Amino acid sequence: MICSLLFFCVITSCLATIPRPRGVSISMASWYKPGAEFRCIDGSKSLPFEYINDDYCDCPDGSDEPGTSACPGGKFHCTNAGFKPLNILSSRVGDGICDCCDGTDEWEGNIECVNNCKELGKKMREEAELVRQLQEQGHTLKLQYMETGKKTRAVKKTELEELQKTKVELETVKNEMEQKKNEAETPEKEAKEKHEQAWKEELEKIKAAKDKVKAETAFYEMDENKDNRVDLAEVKAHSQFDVDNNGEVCDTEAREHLELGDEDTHVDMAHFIEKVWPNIREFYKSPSELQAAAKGEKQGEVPEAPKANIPNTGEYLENEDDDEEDEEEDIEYDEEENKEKPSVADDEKMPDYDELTKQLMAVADVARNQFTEAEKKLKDTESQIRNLETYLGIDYGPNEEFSVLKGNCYEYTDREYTYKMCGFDKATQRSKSGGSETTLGNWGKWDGPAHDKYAIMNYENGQSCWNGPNRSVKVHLKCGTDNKLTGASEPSRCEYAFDFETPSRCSEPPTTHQLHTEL
Ligand code: MAN
Repeated sequence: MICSLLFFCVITSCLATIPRPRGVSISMASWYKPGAEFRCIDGSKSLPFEYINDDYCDCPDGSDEPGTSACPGGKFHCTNAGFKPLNILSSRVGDGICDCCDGTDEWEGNIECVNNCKELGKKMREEAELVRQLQEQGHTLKLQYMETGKKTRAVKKTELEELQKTKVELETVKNEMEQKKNEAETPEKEAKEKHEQAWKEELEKIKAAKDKVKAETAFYEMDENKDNRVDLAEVKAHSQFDVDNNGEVCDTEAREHLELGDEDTHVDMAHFIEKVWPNIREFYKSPSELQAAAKGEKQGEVPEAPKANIPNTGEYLENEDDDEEDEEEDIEYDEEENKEKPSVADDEKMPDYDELTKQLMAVADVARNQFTEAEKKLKDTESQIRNLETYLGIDYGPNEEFSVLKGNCYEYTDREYTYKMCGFDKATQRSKSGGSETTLGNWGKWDGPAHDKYAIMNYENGQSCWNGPNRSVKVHLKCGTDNKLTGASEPSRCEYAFDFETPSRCSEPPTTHQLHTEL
């Protein structure tokens, strides 16, 4: 017991009472024992105690002259009672400049130094107290963040589990609805197709009948002498059959159109309907249409009436290229025309579906809607699951303290750019002179050193830099009373560094008492 007390005495208070040569700190005092030989601290030689601070450098490491400037590279220790102890180069001892606040470095009296250690100590303690208070404020917020973060994780985890169950149920519902939809659509499709097919056949008949009337009318119109025949002379009277555009309908043109043998000179109604009409129906114009076209042409409104062309011959084509161009123009013209839907004659409009088909359609509509709704619910749930998984997949710190940054963005503007960091999302840069935002990086990982992983955030894989790497940002986090982006720089091209203050980085501060003891 006594022994251990003695030991305690030796290494603590007793050490402080050993008289120390000038310039020696308490921790080094045991090397300098009055009355005993002094051994240079590097062990190189032993000297009489009187050689210490005799202003002559004996030890190569300068340890024999802690209180004079005799040894280059020697260390002088100022106790600076009331402030912080300090080691200065012993070359500064007695140089006429007060380096130590207690003035001990100028013991030789070359200059009179005022001991201001107490004032400096007071100021230091006040400043440290202020920092401590801010740290305390930050830490209090951090505790709240931790609580909220932990609750949020727990709530989201439960939500995810529930949604995963709901998803399984919704998948079953969706599959059922899909099956019902398919079951309802099969008879609907059959009924509609049946109706549409019947109508298609009917429509063909209607169109054929109308076409026949048109053909008969054309026959009567062309048969000018009303002898119930259309002859070569009557065809020649119609300029629209002047295929080669030479100002007259020649014999060959008239014959080609009438599909006449060499000996024949006219066609009857049956021949006209069967052979002639299919060749001319696309361009044939009645006298009244021709008249209207001529009138319009005069007023410059309507283009020239189209000329006839004999299908599959090409005999009359002077220049095929021209014709191709015409065709192209025709196509363009048609496309324009198609924009306005041609009106369908009333008798060519498909009649309503019959009652049974309508019922089948209504049933299928209900099934389709139910399926769409089930599918939407499932997609919504899947999207919620993805969002939750993304949230829960992120490391918000050992106690969820950084979760407060998720979903929040912070900006910092320097002379050229406004920088933005959206927590666990991305970092961007926007020029103050305008233009679009440049992505500097997307949330990647915690990147601090092994002993302090949460000191640095890494946003990586931003927009690629011309002839350089993809942009990236390291965000250096430190304790603050508020979440704030306080600085941004580009230490190397397209590699950015942000400074960010956050309560989440505030560790528990020392008590005022602890702080004062430390200082
Ligand atoms: C932009 C900014 C700069 C970057 C250059 C690289 O001007 O993103 O920060 O250095 O591109 O070309």
